[in-house]
Amino acid sequence: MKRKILLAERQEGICPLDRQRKIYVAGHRGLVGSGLVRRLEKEGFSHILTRTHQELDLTRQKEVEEFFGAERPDYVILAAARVGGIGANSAYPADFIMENLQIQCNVIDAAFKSKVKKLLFLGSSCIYPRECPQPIREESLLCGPLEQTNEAYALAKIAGLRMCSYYNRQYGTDYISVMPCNLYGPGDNFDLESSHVLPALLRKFHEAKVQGNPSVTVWGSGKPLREFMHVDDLAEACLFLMERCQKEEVFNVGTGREISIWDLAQLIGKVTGFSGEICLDNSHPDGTVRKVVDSSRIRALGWEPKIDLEAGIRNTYAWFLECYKKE
Ligand code: GFB
Repeated sequence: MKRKILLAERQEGICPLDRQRKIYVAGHRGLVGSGLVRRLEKEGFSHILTRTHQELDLTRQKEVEEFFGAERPDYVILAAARVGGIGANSAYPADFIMENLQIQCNVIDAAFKSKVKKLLFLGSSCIYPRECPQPIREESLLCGPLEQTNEAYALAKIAGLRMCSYYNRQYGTDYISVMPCNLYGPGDNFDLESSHVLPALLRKFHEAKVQGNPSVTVWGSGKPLREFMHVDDLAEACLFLMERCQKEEVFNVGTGREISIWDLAQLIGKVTGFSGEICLDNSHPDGTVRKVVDSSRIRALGWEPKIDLEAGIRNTYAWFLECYKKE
């Protein structure tokens, strides 16, 4: 009976992951990693491997090889990375390139050496050239110069996705890479210096409301367009892709909907209940003007995002308030 179901699924292009096997989520405490663990638990995975940074430093090759040798995971999702918003990316390029290259090289190679069956590598839409045609297709990779504010991070992520492709080519492995648009959700980083715009604004607007401040400052011109997706949609997409038998190795994942930073600020003002003034601070960079990914490759396989931006922001704000209260 079980064999028949598997055969039928294969014919529909579905290659199910065995829920009893070991799946290692690298970076399970981050925004993406924690979303993935929630999704895997919901899907009935009974053997999810995780390690905190204190337990396993992924920048250390020996430690990573020992971990893989001892645990022998069947599947790996590489969501561990040094990440940050435009401020952190501009201020710490050396750390962004070094740590990300180390983590990727160590995890991907250790996975290969311990015969991991399937690996998913997480990148970012900032890997594409700054001036490439929009919506951005996967084919636009490496066809022009990168956005300066996050070049170091983008170079590391490009190396990671190419590394997965090269291992597939040379060794016949099954490694895929996912390039998501700007993400947000529970588990995000709300530190004003290092965070991305959406959590930063949620915090700024909330604090302005409770402290009775008359205005909130938004960095840059407010004009850049961004595509935001809730992390639960991304987690669903990652598992969806790991269970599809297909020949492609790189997939953009986004909602296809764009919003300007100014309109995002208005929306966050509405969600948080802040009614004061919104000021722009042009001393901060805008970064790339527009960055919307073409997700038709994954959509053609039957996946689509479900969480509307306002609903997703409300859900994230509720999570933020819970954590804020505890602190
Ligand atoms: O989210 P964010 O830092 O990342 O900034 P990027 C997006 C836009 O929001 C920029 C503006 O135009 C910022 O100037 N912004 C306005 C703010 N107010 C704020 C604020 O208080 N904090 C922040 N952080 N931004 C990152 C890359 O680019 O996106 C990473 O640096 C990565 O490498 C990530 O790819 C997804 O979209 O500009």
